[in-house]
Amino acid sequence: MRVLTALSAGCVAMSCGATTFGDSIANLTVDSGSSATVEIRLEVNVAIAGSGNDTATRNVGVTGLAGGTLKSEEPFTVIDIETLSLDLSNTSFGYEFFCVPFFGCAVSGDLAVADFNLGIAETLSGGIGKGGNVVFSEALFNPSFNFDVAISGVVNENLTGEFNDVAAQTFSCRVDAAKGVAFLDNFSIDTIVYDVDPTTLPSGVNSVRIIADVDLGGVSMTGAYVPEPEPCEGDFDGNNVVDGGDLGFLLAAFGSVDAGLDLDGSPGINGSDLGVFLAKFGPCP
Ligand SMILES: [Ca+2]
Ligand SMILES: [Ca+2]
Repeated sequence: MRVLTALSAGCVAMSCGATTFGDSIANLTVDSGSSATVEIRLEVNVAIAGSGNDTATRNVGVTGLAGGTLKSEEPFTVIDIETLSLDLSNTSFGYEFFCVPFFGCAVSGDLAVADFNLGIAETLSGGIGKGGNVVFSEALFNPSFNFDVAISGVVNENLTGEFNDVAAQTFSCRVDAAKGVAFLDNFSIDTIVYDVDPTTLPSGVNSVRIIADVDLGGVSMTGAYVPEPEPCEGDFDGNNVVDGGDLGFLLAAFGSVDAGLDLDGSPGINGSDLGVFLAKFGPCP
């Protein structure tokens, strides 16, 4: 157990994960004052009046976080977005359906949207193109929100529920990373279409469809990025120095095959690995 623990510590020191030396880890937050324009079209079909639809638009504040990796060295050519969470302020929309000239509208609706979150369901990896533009096609997004629909008029019904879906869509943004500061803007996501589960609809309501277009043109994110530390080969126990403790691991594995301890790139731990090890003896660079 002790060896395994020590080796995993060495692995951290040597950056055995997805990132390699030269990659930079970036952590960003949504800039204050960021806002999104949310346009939601509500389509309803009620038993008495038939189908009607209306569209309403609101401007809402946006907060959130993102984390990722810029690859490989400056100027970066690839960005991996590992985490992204955009939270939209709670808001409500008013609708009027089945309007007849001179007689007014037969049915009105109110849609309250809360906890509207735009997140990703997996790491997005994309090449940074001209002007910093990145397009993530087939990005797995996970939008979610709670809704409360009140329909009044010839029918008076209330419906609450939660939308939470993962679907592939095209997501794009612009990346500007220089001098340790990463900046993202020009976000664009696809339309979200949600059909409320018909089995949850109140009597008298045949269907409710919520179609949300979120314009993230007013959203930007800023954060710092730092390069991954240079790997310290031979420092198996991760104490930042290649020393006798590490030699103990190497000698214990001598003659065996241990990819975690190999230093010369050939299978097996032998005198060649020992030679590389001794050349690195001392403090990590
Ligand atoms: Ca060590
Ligand atoms: Ca070897």
